[in-house]
Amino acid sequence: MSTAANTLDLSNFWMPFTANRQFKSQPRILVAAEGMHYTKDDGTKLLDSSAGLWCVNAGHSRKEIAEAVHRQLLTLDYSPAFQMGQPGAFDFAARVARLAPQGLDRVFFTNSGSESVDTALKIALAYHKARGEGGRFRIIGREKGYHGVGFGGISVGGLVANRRQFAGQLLPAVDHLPHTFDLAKNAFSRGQPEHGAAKADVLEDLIALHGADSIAAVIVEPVAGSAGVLPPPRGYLEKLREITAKHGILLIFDEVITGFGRVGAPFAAQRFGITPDIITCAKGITNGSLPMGAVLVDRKVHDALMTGPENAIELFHGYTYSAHPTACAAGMATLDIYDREGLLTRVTEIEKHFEDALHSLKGKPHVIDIRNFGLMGAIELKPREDGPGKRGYDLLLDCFSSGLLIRVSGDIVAISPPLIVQTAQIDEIVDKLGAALDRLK
Ligand code: PXG
Repeated sequence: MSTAANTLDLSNFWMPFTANRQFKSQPRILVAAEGMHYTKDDGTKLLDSSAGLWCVNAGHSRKEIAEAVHRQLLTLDYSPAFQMGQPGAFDFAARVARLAPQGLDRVFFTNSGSESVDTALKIALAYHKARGEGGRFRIIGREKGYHGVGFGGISVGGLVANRRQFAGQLLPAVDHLPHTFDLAKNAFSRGQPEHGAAKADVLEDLIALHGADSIAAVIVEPVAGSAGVLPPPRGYLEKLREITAKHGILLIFDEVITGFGRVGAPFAAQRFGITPDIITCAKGITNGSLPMGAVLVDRKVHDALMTGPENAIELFHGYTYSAHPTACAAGMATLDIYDREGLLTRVTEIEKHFEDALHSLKGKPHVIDIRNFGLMGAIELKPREDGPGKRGYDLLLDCFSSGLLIRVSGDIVAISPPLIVQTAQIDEIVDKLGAALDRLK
């Protein structure tokens, strides 16, 4: 069969976060998807172990979402988001607010996780300014954090490769907590690792260094995703909450990955029983079908900005496509599916199976760590002598040709299947991975 890769002109599309020349010399083209599977251009199927990029929580090509978007496009394709409203925006905000932790019921819509992060950071600054504490401008992120690719997000983020090329123009008033990754103490932990809560105490040191009155917010992923699934050590998030509250600093949970059921509750905040002041989300909000993100804001933060003359814009921020009618329609249909199929809590039923299956790969060649929380898992490989990332890439290629889509970042494999995954499919993912690891050089 002639494949799309043989007929496509690959030259114009500059691919994101991709080694373009390497890819274009050996392209991997996906042409269709349904449920738990992608179809490649040669007609063969791939089991999706990464929910696309952690976003297709209800599985692929869900008819109800497509139909809702189709209907919306024929009814109201676009309407201005500034100074005008459309019913879907208000309905969807109310629906998302109902899922949010108590109090976080004011919803600002964006089009991506990166935009959600930049929006949250701006809201934090504007909040303090509105309360007469404009001197609180500093933002604390964390090493190994990923908060998207806006200048705000890479500044508070802590993945060096994402910062290096732009290092001359990162936001100036930012500091970072240490990451919590500790292979020596925590390797092969199941769920939250035992060691590392004390890393949160460094926040007190940063407060002593900079002064609480200069710090606006702390932003962390409750479970770090892109860095290779780093669940928070036991007691760590509790400490962050306690310290931020004590010093009047806002706590932002970046739930772009963990939101919408990935860790067994609508949001990780609920799973951990810790309520931040702001939550950023995206991805699962539309099941990955259309770009959308949201920022869930505590009412007290929102209300602090609802002062001043009534004809004044309270927040000078927004996007042409904020609350886009099609995205709201897709989101509404997505949440209907999540509700009907119990997907926002289903992970609690399958996470033990997932954990046992992943950890059965302990002892396979090159595996130096396995980590998991909810339906997020990572298998870390020892980098090969000829360079970091090469072993991970070879594994990706082997899995791709043997029917499994995996997400690899360097030498870390992240596993985060759609939340509809059957236990037999979890076993299939692990079997295929195990066989590929056995073949790996
Ligand atoms: N915050 C977090 C916590 C994320 O994981 C973003 C913000 C940015 O979202 P957008 O929609 O702007 O990409 C993300 C995105 C991976 C991977 O495999 C992770 C993300 C995106 C693509 C790949 O690690 N996370």
